[in-house]
Amino acid sequence: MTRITVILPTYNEVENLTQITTELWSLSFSDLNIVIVDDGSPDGTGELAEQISARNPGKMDVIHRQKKLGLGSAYIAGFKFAFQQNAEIIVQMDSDFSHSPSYLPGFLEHITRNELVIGSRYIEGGSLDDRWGMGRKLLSRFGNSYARAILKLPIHDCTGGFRVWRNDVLEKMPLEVIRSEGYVFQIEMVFVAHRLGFKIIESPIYFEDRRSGQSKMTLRIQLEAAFRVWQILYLHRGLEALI
Ligand SMILES: Nc1nc2c(ncn2[C@@H]2O[C@H](COP(=O)(O)OP(=O)(O)OP(=O)(O)O)[C@@H](O)[C@H]2O)c(=O)[nH]1
Ligand SMILES: [Mg+2]
Repeated sequence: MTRITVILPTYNEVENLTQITTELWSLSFSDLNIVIVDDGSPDGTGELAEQISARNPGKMDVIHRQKKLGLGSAYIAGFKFAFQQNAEIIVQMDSDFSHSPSYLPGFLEHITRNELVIGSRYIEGGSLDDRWGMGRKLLSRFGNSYARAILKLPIHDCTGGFRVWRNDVLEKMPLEVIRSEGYVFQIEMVFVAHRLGFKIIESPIYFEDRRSGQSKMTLRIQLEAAFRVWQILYLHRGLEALI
């Protein structure tokens, strides 16, 4: 029996939370624990999470943070919590159904032979929802090629946040040197993992647009990410020396 912890960061996901937790628990894993990291969502996601947790004793924990502090530190808080729970496998995914829980059994098979599995939109078999406008599609694709080229990463989807880690590997990541707060956190994590020599595999996913709720993506966030890629390169320039 593999002990799995799924970390779901939430900000205003009240319309998605019940369904996503139900779908995760209906997968054929007997020991799947969920950790919600909610940043004081004004729509009441944090309160709903408490109710779901109370109805499912021992299966869900909720970390409440005062305000929207960003995806990066939300995941790091979730990871540290999962380490204490002695999880064997740690999953990170969005709570808005862009990352379908149905891929998890396949990812869990891959993780037996790898150290990090990335759900990928940009390898053969992967795809993006047509509801994403051409502009957003191009920007995402360009952002990935840009990061891949500058950071010399052999990964096609380095901004996506659907990932499965082996706990013992994630524990070796120097989380204290990870600086990114926003979406660029995903790029920074995969860059550090690659530099440390972890065995990474991409597995194709169909990325559905969020089922409900409002998008938080803006052009400003994407431009900031483009700049931050250079910072990541500089910040971790000496990393190979650590191994
Ligand atoms: N705890 C926390 N969660 C966040 C924060 N920002 C985003 N999230 C959550 O992180 C996941 C990914 O964020 P999204 O807003 O869906 O970002 P996206 O998928 O790039 O864009 P859209 O789906 O179009 O909004 C979702 O589950 C969000 O609720 C944050 O600052 N704190
Ligand atoms: Mg989303």
